[in-house]
Amino acid sequence: MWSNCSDCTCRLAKEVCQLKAVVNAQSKTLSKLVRQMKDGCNKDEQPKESTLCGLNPCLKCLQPDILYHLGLDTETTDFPKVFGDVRFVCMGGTPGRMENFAYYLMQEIGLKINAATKLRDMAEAGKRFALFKVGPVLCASHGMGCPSISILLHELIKMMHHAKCQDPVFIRIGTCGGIGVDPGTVVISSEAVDGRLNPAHEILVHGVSVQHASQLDEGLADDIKSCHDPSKDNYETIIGRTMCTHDFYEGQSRLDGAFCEYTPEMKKTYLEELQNQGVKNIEMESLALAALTSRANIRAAVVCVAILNRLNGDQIKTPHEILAKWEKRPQVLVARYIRKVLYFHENDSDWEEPDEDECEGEAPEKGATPQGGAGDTQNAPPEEAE
Ligand code: R2B
Ligand code: URA
Repeated sequence: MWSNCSDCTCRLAKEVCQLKAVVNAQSKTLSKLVRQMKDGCNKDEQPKESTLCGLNPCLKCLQPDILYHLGLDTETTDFPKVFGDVRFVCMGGTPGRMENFAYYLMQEIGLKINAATKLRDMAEAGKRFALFKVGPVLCASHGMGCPSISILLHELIKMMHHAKCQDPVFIRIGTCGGIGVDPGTVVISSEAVDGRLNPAHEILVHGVSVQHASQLDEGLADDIKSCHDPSKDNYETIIGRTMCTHDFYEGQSRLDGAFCEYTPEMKKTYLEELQNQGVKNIEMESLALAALTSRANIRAAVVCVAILNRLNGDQIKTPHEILAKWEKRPQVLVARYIRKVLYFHENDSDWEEPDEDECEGEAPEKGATPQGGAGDTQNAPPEEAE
């Protein structure tokens, strides 16, 4: 009986050993598969290249590449890690306006707001532009005029390239002078033209004039316009041609500059000709924005609020409180657009509202990451209702 039992124990022990070996082998295979799956997913998450094209072939030789005016470089900042998720680059004239916009966006796209945190200006070291990051959105100030925004765009486009960003959309939000439109109207540019109505941004390279086409993305303009909500917005949002000038006074045919060598009649004739040619507004950055983004295969839009109707005058007499409200209109529209792109899935034909808890990880440690929380009363976000 004992010998039988010992035979049985031996057999069982042998079977247990065999089973253990099988389980071990299977668990190794399983680990290998999981590792391969993870590697595969990581490959998808981190594309090899950005979707931008036509860029300077010498960029790969710049190790590091120094984005001087942004105070950033590819050696001390891991661009794919920090900026690889950027899908929207929003630009506006002043640092304050863009900081406010960044806080407003945090609310609108559902990033958890931590009262103790503040957004960090990532371009502070450059001392030229301000740059804030709110999840997949960058908010940058561009200063005034094409030379200023060109410098910013060269560096932001290189940033997108180094970070391997996929299809980033660039949007300028700002102010403009309207042509035959009511003050307070939001104008989305169909294209940017110069003072001769030429749709090109002219620059001198080696003393020779080079013209770059200044097309803007029609579909993007339509998508942004579709975010206008007549039940909430007591103003018009229109699409039209934008004239871009290199000067606020003579370049825009004002009679109130320090110099003026034309008559009021000449001004009237010029502005009326612009109106006849479908120009709805005048501002100072759209040519460079349109030309540089289209060279890089980036979709771009310009969304500006008209702060006066130039057919009625030159000086801006509207009180500051009203101007401040009007300036928020492009911000509200663009925030709605971004929210829609982020949370609306065509296949579901339904909204997927942001889940606050899911987004919790996006809120930064104070001063540690570029994605911050609000709570600073000086940075009160714009109100939707006016
Ligand atoms: C609109 O407003 C500014 C001039 O006041 C300029 O940057 C622009 O495009
Ligand atoms: N910005 C401009 O460039 N022109 C205007 O008239 C108003 C704002």
